[in-house]
Amino acid sequence: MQNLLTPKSGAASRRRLLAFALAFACAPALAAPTLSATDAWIRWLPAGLPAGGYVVLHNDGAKAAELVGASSPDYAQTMLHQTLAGNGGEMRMVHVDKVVVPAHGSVAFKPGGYHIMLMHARHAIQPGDHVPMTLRFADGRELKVEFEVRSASGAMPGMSGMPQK
Ligand SMILES: [Cu+2]
Repeated sequence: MQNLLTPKSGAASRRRLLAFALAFACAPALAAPTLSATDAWIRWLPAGLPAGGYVVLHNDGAKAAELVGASSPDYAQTMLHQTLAGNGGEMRMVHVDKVVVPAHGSVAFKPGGYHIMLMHARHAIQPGDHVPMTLRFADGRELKVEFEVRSASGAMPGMSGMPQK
């Protein structure tokens, strides 16, 4: 009887150990979605002009994340852009390969700064529409975000009233 009980309890404690180890092994996977997005909107312009997509990206992870691209079924072409002020104060846009979201930090895409340039809409886009976008990161992660389309003029009061993050 003693001989039977000992291996049995040994097996049970091994099972507990295994469950313990599995819980630890799974923890990083459960903690993985550390990227999130808020305040996603598109500054709509008339006549099919390219529109700017703006969003605040948050990274709760311990490693910096690099946004390397974006795509949307509603636009044939998307690019990561940054608006810069030239020496004469004139504004110009440059293409950027990536936008770094610092560890435990965030980066705001906003008018006059980073934006997602949305070109060649596949169908008529109107203020009030919602445009799905997939944001791609250098490590292969993807973030699906819905952008709210706002008119250029309608965006102004909303912008000044936006909480600063
Ligand atoms: Cu641009």
